[in-house]
Amino acid sequence: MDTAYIGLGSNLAQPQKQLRNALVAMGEIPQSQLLRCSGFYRSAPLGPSAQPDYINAVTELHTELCPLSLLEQLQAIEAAHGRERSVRWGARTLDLDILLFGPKQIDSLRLQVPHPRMFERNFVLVPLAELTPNLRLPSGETLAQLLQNCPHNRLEKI
Ligand code: A4P
Ligand code: MG
Repeated sequence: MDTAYIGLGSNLAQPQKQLRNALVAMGEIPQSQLLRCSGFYRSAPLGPSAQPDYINAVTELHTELCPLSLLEQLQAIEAAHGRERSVRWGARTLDLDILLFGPKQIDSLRLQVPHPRMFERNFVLVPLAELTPNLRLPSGETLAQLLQNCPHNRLEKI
């Protein structure tokens, strides 16, 4: 059993509803147990700025799946929610990123874990810290250290 942390983001088509639906779907991932979800946060868009604010959250999942199988499950949920991948970092109905997968460090074409951009994103680190404030990353860094070095983008708990 591994503990995985998943980042959720949406800024289209009723984002809070997108996240709630995603939570239901994540609860049905086989060989896995959805344990907890952080609060929901409203955040300024990172990337092309002519897009609506995002709603972001982080969940904790226990899973017996391998990382790539979990990624496939998450991508199936994104697809079921009408995700279109036209513009990188552009607006999206639902984005599910594997942030951490136990102590694993993965660097393949399809999957990089820890998620390579989580360190500069307070909309990931703040909800993650809500779930697991004393977390240490595979690199040995603490979440507290990452939070200290993270740019302060506009972020508001709902
Ligand atoms: N992939 C590699 N590693 C991972 C991982 N750890 N978790 C691959 C999930 N997927 C991973 O992702 C492209 C490919 O990344 C996948 O096919 C998978 O094999 P995608 O979700 O299809 O494309 P994307 O989301 O447009 O690109 P990317 O690079 O994942 O974007 P990000 O980094 O997720 O950024 N601003 C705010 N405020 N809040 C947000 O949530 N999100 C983004 C998206 C931009 N700005 C944002 C937010
Ligand atoms: Mg993504």
